[in-house]
Parts: sequence; structure tokens; C-alpha cells
Amino acid sequence: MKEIEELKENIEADLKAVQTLEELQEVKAKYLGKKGLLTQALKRIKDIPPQQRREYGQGVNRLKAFLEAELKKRQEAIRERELESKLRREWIDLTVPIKPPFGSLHPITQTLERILRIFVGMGFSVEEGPEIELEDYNFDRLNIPKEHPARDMQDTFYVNREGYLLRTHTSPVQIRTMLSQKPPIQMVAPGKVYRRDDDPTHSPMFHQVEGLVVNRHANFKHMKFVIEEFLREFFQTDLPVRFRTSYFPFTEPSAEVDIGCVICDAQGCRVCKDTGWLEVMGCGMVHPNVLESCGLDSEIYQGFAFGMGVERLAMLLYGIDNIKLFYENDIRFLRQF
Ligand code: 2NL
Repeated sequence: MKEIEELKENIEADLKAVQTLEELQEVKAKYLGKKGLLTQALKRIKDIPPQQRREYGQGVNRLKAFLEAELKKRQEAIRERELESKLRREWIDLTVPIKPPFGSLHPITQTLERILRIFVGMGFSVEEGPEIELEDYNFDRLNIPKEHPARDMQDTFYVNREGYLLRTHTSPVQIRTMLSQKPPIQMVAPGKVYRRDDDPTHSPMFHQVEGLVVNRHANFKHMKFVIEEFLREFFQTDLPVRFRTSYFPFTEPSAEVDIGCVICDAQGCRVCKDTGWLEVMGCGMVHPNVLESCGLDSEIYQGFAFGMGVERLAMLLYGIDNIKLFYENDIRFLRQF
């Protein structure tokens, strides 16, 4: 019985010293393992003289039950403590406000939408067409002669199929509209266009919006009003606008449209080359040959048309001096819009 008493004291002391699950495991092995002290004491029961065997046996078994209960209690306590400390270590404050990295529309998309909104507000419809076009719709029906330099391989991307090319302007969308709809027509055609140009001020792909109005009474004064109204709406200021005589094969008469420089307030700067004026679009009365090529009687119908470059307008609107910035997708640039 003295042996059992000592064993109990040792067990209690060992349990008291235990800090971790590993140490607890060691204690368990020390007493209950194959050669454990308590295992051995249990084996000895049969060798004890019969008079003391009962008392000894009960004592060892009680001690075993005690140790098993203590091990279980300590294990739970240690697990609980380790969980507490893990929770404290790995605590995350879910209430900390985070700024989600919101995306935004590309400045060209924003400018395109700004342009379309204004024309839709004036009653124009928005029409789209394919980027791979018929040479017939891109050049022939637009009164652009066969030997015109714009048709040159140097200027136009031809595709690997006779009679097709990457459209060099969105005018073929207007041709398609005139072929498929009856006047009155008032439409704008936005989209990507392609030219064999690649230098600091030109990109082989850029965006255009062209407009077309066809009815029985369209005239130059209507066109001037629509364009002036558009430009003042677009730049949100009562700008000076002037129409300068020009030439396009598909319009007669033709004009280029200038606005007072929005960069220097017409005082003269690098962007307007000290003229105080910026060219922003081209326009004119639709050439009778173009109307006829779309099956419209030019004695009955009149039309006006205009075309503008979206990148150019975006650069003027936001004060950007390099067209390449739009295509590099530098997040530091894009984030500003
Ligand atoms: C420019 C000039 C222009 C047109 C585009 C057009 C279309 C048809 C018939 C007649 Cl279907 N004209 N488009 C007319 C004048 C000018 O664009 O500088 N664009 C960037």
C-alpha cells in the first residue's frame, strides 16, 4: 500500500508539471504504457499474497481510474488553452473598413458614351456594323475613286480575301443603313477603325463616331446647328466654333470644324500651334453620287454627314498629350478616370 501511495504522489507531481499535450502523452506512457509503472503494478496483483491482494488490487485500479480521469481532464484543459491562444493569435478584425479596388470605364469608352448620349438626346439612333468590311461599302459607294491614295496598301489593311478590308472609317455603317432603311434617317455610327499609321499622334486602330442625316430638306444650316450644339454640350461651355472649307470625296460642299482652343482658352499654345483653334471634326453635305449609290434619288433627298475621332476628343476633354496612353493600360493612368 505504501508503494501505491508513492505512485499516487509521483503521478500527481508529474501531472502538475505538465504544460503541453506532448508532455501529457509522456506521462501517460510513463504510467500506462506497455512497461508503464502502473501497468507493472497491475501485473503484480496476481503475485500479492491473497490476504492483501484485494486491497492492493482495488488500490491500483482506483489509481488507474484516477490517472485516466486526470489525463482526460488535463487534455481538455490544454486543448482549450491552445485554442484560446490560437484564436487570440489569429484574430482578424472583420470590422476594419477596406476600400475595394473598384474598376472604371476606360476613358475612350467614357468619351464614346458622352458623345452618343448627346446625339441620342437630339433624336439620332445608334447603328453598328462589322469591322471587316466590303471594299465596295468602305470606298466605292462613298465616291472614293479606284486610284485614290487612301485605298493604297500603304494606308489600308487588306484582309486575306478579295474585296474585303478592315474599315478605315465607320462610313460603311451609314451605307448599310441607307441601303436597308428609308429616309428620314438620323443616325450615328460609333466604332473601331483601322489605318496603317503608327507614330506618336497616330494609332493603327482608333475610334470614330460618324453621323448621317438624310431627308427631303436637310441643309448646311441644319448641320451647323447640330454640330455647334453637340460641341458646346460635349465641352460644357459656350465655345467659339468655325467652319473652314475643305474637301472629302463623299461630301460637297465639305468643311472642317474648329473650336477655340480649350487648352489655352484660345490664347495660343503648343496644342493649337499658337493659332488659338483646334480642328475637331469634318463634315459636309452628302455627295449626290453617294446617295445614288445607295439607291436614293439625289433630286429628292438631301443629306449631311460628319465624322470625328474619339481619341482626339478625349485628349482635348481630359488634357492628354499622348494618344498611346489610351492603349498601354497603365493602371496609374486609368485610375484617374
Ligand atoms: C473626319 C471627317 C467625315 C463623313 C465623315 C460621310 C459618310 C457618308 C456619306 C458622306 Cl455615308 N459622308 N462621312 C463626311 C464628312 C467628314 O469625317 O475628319 N473624320 C474623323
